[in-house]
Amino acid sequence: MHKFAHMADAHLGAHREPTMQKLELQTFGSAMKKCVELGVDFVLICGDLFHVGIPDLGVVNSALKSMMEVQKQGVPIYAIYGSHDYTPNGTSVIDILNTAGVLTNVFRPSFDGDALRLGLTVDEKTGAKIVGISARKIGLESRYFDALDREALEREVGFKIFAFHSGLTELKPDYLSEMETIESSALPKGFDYYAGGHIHERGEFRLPGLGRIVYPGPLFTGYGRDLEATAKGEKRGFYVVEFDERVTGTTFVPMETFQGVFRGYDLTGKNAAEARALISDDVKGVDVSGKLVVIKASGELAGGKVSEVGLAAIRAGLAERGALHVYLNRNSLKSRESAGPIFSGEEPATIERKLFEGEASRISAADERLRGRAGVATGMELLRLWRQPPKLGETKKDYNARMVKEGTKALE
Ligand SMILES: [Mn+2]
Repeated sequence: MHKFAHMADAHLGAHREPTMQKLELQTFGSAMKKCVELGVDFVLICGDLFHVGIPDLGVVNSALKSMMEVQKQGVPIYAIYGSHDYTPNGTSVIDILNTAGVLTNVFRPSFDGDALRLGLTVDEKTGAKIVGISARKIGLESRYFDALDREALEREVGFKIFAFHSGLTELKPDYLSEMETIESSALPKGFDYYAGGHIHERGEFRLPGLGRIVYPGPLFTGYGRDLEATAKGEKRGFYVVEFDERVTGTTFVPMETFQGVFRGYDLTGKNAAEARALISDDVKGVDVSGKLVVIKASGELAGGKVSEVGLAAIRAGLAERGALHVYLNRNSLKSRESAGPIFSGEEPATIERKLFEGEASRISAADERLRGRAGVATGMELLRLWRQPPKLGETKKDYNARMVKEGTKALE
């Protein structure tokens, strides 16, 4: 009997607030230790290990130490890039860790004409065959899948794992309707285990012709919307998969990091002062000490501006009372008085996409890449590129030049 750990979406470096960042790194360290304690034969990380392709070196150093502990025990770590830790024109931290031998990048593509061939990585100790396909920028990995030579992979015998970082259309939850996904028919058939990443919600699935499809969800807590689910009590962690010739069992290993509190308020019909009083009163009696607190305010205020509700002051009050971290979600709070956001939605990416879609129809550029659907994709990609922070030691001048260069390349 063998076993391996399957994790994804650790998003190391996503949290900038020192307490959360420390916990995020500690959780990764604990997960690595746990893998050793549980005696796994190898660890498979299915993308978004880091939140950005070129993360802060302190974050890398901490993660590296944790991974070295696993490596010292003779337990190999295999990984693919996620949509976050992939760098379009440069070298990603995953490449560096691969070069250093701390992990093995199992995305081994080669092209035979138009066909994409994926190289197998055979785990020495267990004989498991691992094939990985990395994520790219928004939706681009679907081009990989379109070109993928599935038959060659399907012919392989033995215990086979397919690692990927994409949502599957058939399994897409409603709230991710904006997300680009791939059809399950794009996956090669007959693998024993489909190790997923990218979907920030844990799930085990079966689809015709395919073995177990598993998404472990974020290892720590993710960011944005994920914090809400974590505050409501959703467990975060990773999977341990037992196998001999086939999978014999899967166990979810929760990482007990902290407790959460969620408070949601529909403020429709209230004015700003009433809304402030309602929330302030309500949070008074809540034990927030050492907890992640998520406050979600939604609806349409009958009077006053959103800023007059004073959510920032309420957050400061909770922090003073010892809350570990307070996350405010007022994305769907509007006010009748002010014009309010023209585009509202749950997910920042949804709001951004709607904004681009709204503008795309007004663009009359000759180049079709700037109009319609293609224009939206181009806009989203530029936004993603230009959101990158400067690299360590990069001067403002170099940063600006790089942004222009990468932006020009994205525009082809
Ligand atoms: Mn992710």
